[in-house]
Amino acid sequence: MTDFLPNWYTQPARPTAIDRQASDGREVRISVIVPCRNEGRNIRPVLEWAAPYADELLVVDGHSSDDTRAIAAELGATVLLDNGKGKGDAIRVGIAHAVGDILVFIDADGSHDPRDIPALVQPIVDGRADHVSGSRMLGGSDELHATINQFVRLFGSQVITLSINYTQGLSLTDSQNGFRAIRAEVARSLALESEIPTIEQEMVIKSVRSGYRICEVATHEYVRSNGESNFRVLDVWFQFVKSWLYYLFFWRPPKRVSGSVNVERQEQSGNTAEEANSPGTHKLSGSGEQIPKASSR
Ligand SMILES: Nc1nc2c(ncn2[C@@H]2O[C@H](COP(=O)(O)OP(=O)(O)OP(=O)(O)O)[C@@H](O)[C@H]2O)c(=O)[nH]1
Ligand SMILES: [Mg+2]
Repeated sequence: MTDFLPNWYTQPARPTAIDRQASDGREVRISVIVPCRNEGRNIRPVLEWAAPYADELLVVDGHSSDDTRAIAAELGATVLLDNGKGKGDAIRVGIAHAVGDILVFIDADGSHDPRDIPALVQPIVDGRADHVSGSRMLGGSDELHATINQFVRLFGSQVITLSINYTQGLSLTDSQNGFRAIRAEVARSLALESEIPTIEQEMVIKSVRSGYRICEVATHEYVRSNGESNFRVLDVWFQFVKSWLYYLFFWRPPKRVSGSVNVERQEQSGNTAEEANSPGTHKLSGSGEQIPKASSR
C-alpha cells in the first residue's frame, strides 16, 4: 500500500488562464510590465503572448536606438521611458505608472515564457501570496550553466539566496529572476531604490523582511532570442554585494508598513496566530508551491 503520494499525483494541473475573481468577489486587474532596451528583434512575441493576460501592457524603454518602442506601440502597449539609469530604474517607473492590482514583470529578450504568467499570478489572486517569484532553479535555465561568466552569476545568486534563507528561515531557490508577480500596493510599499538589476534581490529581501508572503513557482529560463546580454558580472558585482548586505542586514522595514501587513497577512491566509508566528516554510496544499512563512523582525 502507498502511504504517501508523490507531489505530482495530487497537484492540480498548471493554470493556463487566470481566474481573476478575488475572494472578495472583485475582478483583479493585471499590469504586465516589460523593461526593455534595444530589444526590437525580441519583444514582439513576448508582447503578443503576454497581452491576453494583461489588462494593461506597459513597456518601459531604456531609450532604445532601434525600433523597440515602435513595435511596442504597434502592438497596443503603453510605452514609457525610463530615466536612463538601468533596469531597476525601469521597474520603478513601471511600478509608479501601473494601474493594475497585480504587477507582473517579464523580460523582453525572450528569456521568459509568458504562458507562465497564470501560474505566477494565481496565488496572489487567490489571496495565498503577496509576491510570487519565478524560479529558474525549480524550472531550469539554459543561460546559467555554461560559461565562466554564467557560473559566477549562478554562484553569486545562490550565495545570496542561501543567506536570505538562513537569516529569514525560508527555503527560496532563486532570488534574482526578473520574472515575478507582486501585489501593486506591496510593490509600492517597498519604496524600491535600485537603478540596476539589483532590484530583484531588493524586492525579495524587502518583501520577506516586511512580513509579506512570498512563494515560488517553477519557470524555465531560455537563452535570449537575439542579441547580446547586457549583464556583465565584472561591472556590477560590487553593487550586488553592497545591495545584498545592506538590505539583508542593515535596512529596516518602516514600522507603519509592517503593522498593517501582519494583520492583512493573517486575515488573507487564514492561518492561526501560532502558525503565523512560527518561522519556516509550508507547502500550499495541492499546489506544490513553496510559501515561506514571513520571518519576524
Ligand atoms: N528600460 C530598460 N530596460 C533594460 C535596461 N537594461 C536591461 N533592460 C531590459 O531588462 C531585461 C533584462 O535585462 P538584463 O537582466 O539586464 O540582462 P540581459 O541582457 O537580459 O542578460 P541575459 O539574460 O544574460 O541575456 C531585458 O528585457 C532588457 O532589455 C535599461 O537600462 N532600461
Ligand atoms: Mg535576459
